[in-house]
Amino acid sequence: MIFKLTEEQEAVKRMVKSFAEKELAPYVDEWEEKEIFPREAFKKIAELGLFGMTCPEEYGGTNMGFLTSAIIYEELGKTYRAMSYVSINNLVCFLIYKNGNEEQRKRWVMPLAKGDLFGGFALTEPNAGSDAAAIQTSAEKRGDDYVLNGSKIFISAGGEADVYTVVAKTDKEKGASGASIFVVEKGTPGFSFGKIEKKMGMCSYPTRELIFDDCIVSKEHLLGDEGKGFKMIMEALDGGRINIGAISVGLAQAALDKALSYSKERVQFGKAISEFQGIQFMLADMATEIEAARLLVYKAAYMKDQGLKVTKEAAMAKRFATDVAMKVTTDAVQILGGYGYMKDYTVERYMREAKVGQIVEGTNQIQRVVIARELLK
Ligand code: COS
Repeated sequence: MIFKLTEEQEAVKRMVKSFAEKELAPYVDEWEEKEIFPREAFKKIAELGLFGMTCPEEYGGTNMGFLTSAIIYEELGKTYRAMSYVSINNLVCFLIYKNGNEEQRKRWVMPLAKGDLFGGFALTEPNAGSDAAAIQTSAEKRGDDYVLNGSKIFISAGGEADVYTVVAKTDKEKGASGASIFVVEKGTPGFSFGKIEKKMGMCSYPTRELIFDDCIVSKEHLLGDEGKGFKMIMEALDGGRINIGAISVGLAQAALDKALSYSKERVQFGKAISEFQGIQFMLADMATEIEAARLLVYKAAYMKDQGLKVTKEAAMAKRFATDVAMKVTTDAVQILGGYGYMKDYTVERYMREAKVGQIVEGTNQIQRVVIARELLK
């Protein structure tokens, strides 16, 4: 067991760090405040090869695998949690690559991996969040076409993304085994966008409703076989959950770094507050928990790269890393005290951004369900 990144991974990490410092960090506050979707920044990220990290080169990807991706997400997460859109695009790419036929791969994976198209992932509905199999959006077969009806909510980059993997029921009588996945392009008649949500953080990308009203797509838009969509989604989410864990590790690390430097500068009662044991113990716990989260994330990513089933490990990594990010960012605000609560010091943004990690890609309660089910098998 070697706890050391390869030279290649170290080089990629340095490259992403430098990119994030130059191309992202100076603009984050403006993107957040003005709710600007940083399409150009994402395009540059795609040019660096980070939009199709788990797809082969022949389909425009860079095939770096999940461990190197995790290292990259960690660096992006240190700068701006909303860079998690990169993970969504990767998830869509992976989903289509893994389950699509040759024509579908060429048509969608290639441009998605290159950043010529942006992807969106549409599963959640008003009455189907944690209970994903309860989706009601329907896809009725008519000749060689499918007619989609229903709506999806909370879709990241809704309206900005060009193609969406949409989960719909081809058999409404069935639960999970009635779900199928369709690739639906923006501009398809009957497909429109609804309300843009006002969020607690990550305001630079829209979280939006998708509406399907007799939206007709040909059978060439169905991924794999009818009724197999749920398993495809769950498998893709195993990877997505590792990415969310990695982003959360980066976010927590950024908060710890801020708390560390502030504690050395802030003088109270005649000495730096870092000299007080109360602060030292907080810093020590923050660092220890981040390290534990990082190891869980790296282990799950490593296993996924070996082709092993990681349902339990990905759920553990996501659950633990996002809870750690919530705790660490909250503690960072506490260490900065009154300043921590002010917008100028960034840690309040980290705290708001951490919260979403405990909710998305399966709430942390659902991760515990997944872990327990795997344990009890
Ligand atoms: N990989 C491959 N297959 C999987 C899988 C995985 N990780 N998880 C489940 N499956 C399969 C099961 O094996 C089962 O197949 P069979 O019917 O052949 O046995 C099928 O999928 C249905 O699984 P299950 O019976 O466990 O489904 P449930 O309805 O009980 O739901 C949970 C399972 C709760 C885990 C699922 O609904 C879930 O993950 N919910 C959260 C949704 C989510 O993450 N939403 C976020 C959207 S993106 S922000």
